[in-house]
Amino acid sequence: MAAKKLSLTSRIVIGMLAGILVGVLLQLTIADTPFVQVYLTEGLFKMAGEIFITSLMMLVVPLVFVSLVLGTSALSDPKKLGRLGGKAIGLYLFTTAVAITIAISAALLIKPGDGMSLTSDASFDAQEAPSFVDVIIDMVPSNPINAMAEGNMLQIIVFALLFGIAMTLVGKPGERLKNVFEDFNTVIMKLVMLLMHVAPYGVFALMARLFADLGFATIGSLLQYFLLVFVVLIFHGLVVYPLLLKGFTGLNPLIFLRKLRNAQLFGFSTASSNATIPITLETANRKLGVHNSVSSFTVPLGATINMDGTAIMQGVATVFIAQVYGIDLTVVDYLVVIATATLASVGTAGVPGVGLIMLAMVLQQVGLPVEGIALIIGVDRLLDMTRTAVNITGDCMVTTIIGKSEGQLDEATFNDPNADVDRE
Ligand code: DAS
Repeated sequence: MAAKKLSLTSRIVIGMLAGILVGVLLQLTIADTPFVQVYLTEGLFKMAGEIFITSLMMLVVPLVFVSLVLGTSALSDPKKLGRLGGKAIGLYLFTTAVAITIAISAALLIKPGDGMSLTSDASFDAQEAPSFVDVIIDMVPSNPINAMAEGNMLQIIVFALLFGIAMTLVGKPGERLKNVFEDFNTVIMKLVMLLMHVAPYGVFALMARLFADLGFATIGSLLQYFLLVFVVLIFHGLVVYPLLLKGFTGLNPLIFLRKLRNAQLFGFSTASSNATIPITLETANRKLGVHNSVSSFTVPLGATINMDGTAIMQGVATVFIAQVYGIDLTVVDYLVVIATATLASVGTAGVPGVGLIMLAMVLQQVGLPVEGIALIIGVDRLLDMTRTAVNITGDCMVTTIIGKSEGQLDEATFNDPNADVDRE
């Protein structure tokens, strides 16, 4: 009898664990030799890992544009779009504010920065936080092709929405074009499937390179900070989200989390919500049973404006840095942190390391030394991977809540353990 084929999730987990093992073994032995540096970490592993992520990113713009045009054109009345947008933005901002409030409260309780003391003299001119008005104005593309070339997700979303609405208003030409977009979408989704078959190898290379380079000593000195962020991320992903999903929809959170494994593994491996959009979209449609008219909008939007995991890191890091520099923040300061982190996440794409860049804006807003970021950069990559998986979980949770509230969620698919994106 043919051996039962391993599921994609199993193959990805095996690739991940093998990569971690190889990376740690190299780190403990010959990682610093020129041979390993030149031919492995900066050679084979770098090449395979970056080609894997780039291949995912390659699909994002065409997939988001095509699926969102299709999704919008499937909406019976444009008024529904306004309702969808209001629910999505409202829920995304709400969950982010909840996340950072939990993080700040936990950090004030545990005090990870006590026991370390630094003074701040260097001036560090962080990026100026874009005003909320600028973020809104910048959402409208002056040149849609340029927006696609730059991967400006908010501008691509706005153009796709407008294009899809116009398609529904022109009768026959719109119907003909819709058929073309449907065929386009089918081909792109096939590309996503093909890419998922090589995922275990890409994940192996990413993990092997990361752990071959990772200095474990750094984690030791920041263990309290690292563990606190990690624990709050896990709490948010495995307790807060299930409670919100159960509360808003009555759906089984365990089924939800089980179906999200591939998307979470991709998010963890790539540390990029954007690169994972093809998998997240496929998961929302095929595993969770959310109709494309909802998921094609809420998933790309979430990958850009919804970063609960990032907000958690920023909440803990702000308290940690304030404690290390002996600066007391007031309640108003913490409210400013919550508002800034929540709004700062609106305008930034889901790519590796974006959380640290946004943290500089948050620290500057409350007058904390931005050079404090140097304390945590060493352990940020592992935390970035974990918080990206949380970000993606939040995107899917809000997508499911909205799908259910709009009557666009097929509960038979949601509850079907075999509704699986692994299908060839
Ligand atoms: N890597 C980001 C993402 O893709 C998260 C972060 O940088 O905090 O969601």
